[in-house]
Amino acid sequence: MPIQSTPKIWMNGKLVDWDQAQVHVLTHTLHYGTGVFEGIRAYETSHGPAVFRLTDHIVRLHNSAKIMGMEIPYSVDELIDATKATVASTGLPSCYIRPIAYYGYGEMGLNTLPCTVDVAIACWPWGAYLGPDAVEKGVRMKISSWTRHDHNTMPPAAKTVGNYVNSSLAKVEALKAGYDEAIMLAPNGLVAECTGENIFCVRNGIVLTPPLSAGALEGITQSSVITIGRDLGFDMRVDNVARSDLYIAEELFVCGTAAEISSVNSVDDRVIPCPGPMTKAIAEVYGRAVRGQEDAYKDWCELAV
Ligand code: PPE
Repeated sequence: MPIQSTPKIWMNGKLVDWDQAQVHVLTHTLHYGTGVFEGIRAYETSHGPAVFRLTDHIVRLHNSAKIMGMEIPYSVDELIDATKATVASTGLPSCYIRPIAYYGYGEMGLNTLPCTVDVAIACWPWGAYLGPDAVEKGVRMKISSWTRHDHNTMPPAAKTVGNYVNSSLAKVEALKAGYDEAIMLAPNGLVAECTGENIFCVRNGIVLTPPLSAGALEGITQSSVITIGRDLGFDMRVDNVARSDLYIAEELFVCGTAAEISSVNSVDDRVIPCPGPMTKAIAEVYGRAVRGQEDAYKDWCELAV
């Protein structure tokens, strides 16, 4: 799906025209994958566009940079204001938002210490990543032949540009084999996450999702789902999940900012009951929460204007 342009992109402190938001071909991160990024959504609410858990996303961007030893030259508060200004400049009621901090033009070679850090924030309209009816219909998943990287090779807890080489290999493999998405196992064989989503698995009525230590990104949607699930009275646990747990799960779903919540209808052609009642209940509340329609979660919606 081609990107739909919007009027402005924030670059290093200024809103510039969409077509002017360009980088040099010798930009460091283009060659070495050394940047960090975020994926955020703004939703239409009765008070105008609200950015869902904006502060948490910007804090994670700073944490990703910290893991990488990168110094972002803008504070969390400055980037929160910049994100709101970018969303407001589009005039869109809802959109996807992509902040990125990257080593810019000026230095080549693997030493990032002398490199300048540039920051950009773009937003554009982006529909549900795994399809609009992903909760009802569910998606077909495949366990990837590609292993999620280990904490001591490429830290999966940091949302680093280069980490997504691994995700893209797995995603394309799954699509070419006729599946919708891939599930990544950690080097120890336990379930980590999907190429761009966290995974939840219901076994014996308990809702499990793999922890950071199993190679999962600490998802902000994952955290929202845990809170919503607990408030609905479900037993939500962050714990290890094995491949066999997936095949015999009572329900399976994946979640992320771009994908929102999507049921899984099969893993490696083993059918999973879909859509499951817990998945549906959580997805329903999540859909209202992001739009500011759930009083208990109003603080998650940070108004852009
Ligand atoms: N794991 C991975 C690997 C991941 O990329 C994401 C988000 C998540 C888990 C869920 O995290 P959160 O969005 O905080 O709930 N993936 C982003 C990028 C997707 C893309 O294709 O690009 C996203 O959903 O915005």
